[in-house]
Amino acid sequence: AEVEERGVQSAEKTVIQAVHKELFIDGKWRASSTGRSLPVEDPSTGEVLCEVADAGVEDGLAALDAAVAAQKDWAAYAPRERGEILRRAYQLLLDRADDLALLMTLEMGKPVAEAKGEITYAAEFFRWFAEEAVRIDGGYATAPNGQGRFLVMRQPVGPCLLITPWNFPMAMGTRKLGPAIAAGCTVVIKPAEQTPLSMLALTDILAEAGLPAGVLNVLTTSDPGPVMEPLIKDGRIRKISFTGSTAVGKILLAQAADKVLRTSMELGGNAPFLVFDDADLDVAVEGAMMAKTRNMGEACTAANRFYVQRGVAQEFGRRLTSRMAELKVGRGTEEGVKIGPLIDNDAIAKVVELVADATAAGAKVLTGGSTVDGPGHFYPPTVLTDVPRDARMGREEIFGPVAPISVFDTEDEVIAAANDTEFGLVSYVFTTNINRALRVSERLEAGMIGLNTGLVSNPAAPFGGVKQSGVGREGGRIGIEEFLEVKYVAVGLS
Ligand code: TXE
Repeated sequence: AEVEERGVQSAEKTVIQAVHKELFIDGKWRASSTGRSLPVEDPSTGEVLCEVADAGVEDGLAALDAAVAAQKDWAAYAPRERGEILRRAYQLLLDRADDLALLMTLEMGKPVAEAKGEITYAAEFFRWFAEEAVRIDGGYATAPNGQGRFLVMRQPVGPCLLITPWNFPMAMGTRKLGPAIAAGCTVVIKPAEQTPLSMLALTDILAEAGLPAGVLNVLTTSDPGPVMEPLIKDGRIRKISFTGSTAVGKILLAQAADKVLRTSMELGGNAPFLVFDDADLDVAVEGAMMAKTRNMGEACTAANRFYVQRGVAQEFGRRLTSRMAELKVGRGTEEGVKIGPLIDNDAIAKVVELVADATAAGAKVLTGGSTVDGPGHFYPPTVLTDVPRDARMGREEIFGPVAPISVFDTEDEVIAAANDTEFGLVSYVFTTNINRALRVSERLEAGMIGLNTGLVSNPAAPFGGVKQSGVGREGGRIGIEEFLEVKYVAVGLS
């Protein structure tokens, strides 16, 4: 057993050692101008895994210079060749999925099996956009009076700034890089400070796949605000694509306004999960497990509020509780673990506060509900019932494995409750009545509806939200449009 344990630890050391820990600018790995480094922690132990370069303002501007310098040549690359680079990167991701999954688990915490699922999902964005790279086209129109012609073309928007969160360290990167690269944009990308390693590993893969110098520039920094702002205000960036909190999204939108930049914002959610009494309860419980426990509930698509119709409320609560209670909590590298640690102490503190607020207002705990001892940031799977509609967890993103249930009677009542939020990313609906399914789907204010499914994300689908959940769509046919500018030539005919 001791030998085996040493083997496991050395596998962990090996994947961490293999990562370049510097900044990637103009096709070269470089030290940070600040001389500082950024520690990366294992959220299951709180221990420092390694340190990476901590970029300052000067590095940010060097990355921008490189992206700007590479833009013209990159836009002129044959679309097929851009696609082939993505296709090679897709294959490399799959070939190295085991090591990349372990690396992701170490920095982010999710169970290795889920991390591996994320690598496959992340790779699919490259495959999808490799195919889209050769389908960029335009149009030809005749003026209504018959006298002019219009040639419509699509061109890359130009150098882009991409900022990604820690919850899906690989997929949030490929979901932005895939379409940007396919469209012919150069990029500066900044991963979250908690999880830089996955992005650094992805950088190596893209370089190996043949991405030319300057197309991809990667900054890791502990100081995102001060390093990003000069880059945005410089004026040579043409677009910002951001995934993260609504609060930071608003800051970036304000900064983007200064130079009238194009933006895509994938922000927070507050997903309602509706179970009608005609639902197939097996399907509903399975969907709830997916939408609530995937990624420890640290997903913008996580079910945040469960509304269950009175006739099935008790049965649904009972079944969900028994499934949640049996999930193994622990380090993501351990066999059978389904719930890893949350990302950090702030995340735990927020969940604790929201649960305390709900129980003080009368919610009952069916399972879980108190923190787990130990050095890591663990919170157990929790089900609450009788949660008052005005509890804080009904308004704010929980971002943890906590399922609050409340009961409803009528369709109108539940739609009003579901829509009573500033957010509008995804809503889940469980019913076997097709008329109700369509009626409710049309009335819910959300960019995505999970109808009898707890998983909406797919590279082929246009992911995104309405209201304060964001602007723009990622994936699907629309995904590449976000990185293309439309131009037309008005042709005078004589
Ligand atoms: O997000 P931040 P945090 C939600 C979720 C979570 C909460 C806080 O509710 O509990 O946000 O998470 C970069 N200029 N989501 O604090 O701060 C930062 O470095 C430029 C939902 O992690 O928004 C990181 O790369 N960039 C979400 C990225 O923004 C800045 C996923 C996200 O961090 C910046 C994550 C600044 N001033 C959190 N400040 C989702 N939509 O899935 C920070 N950043």
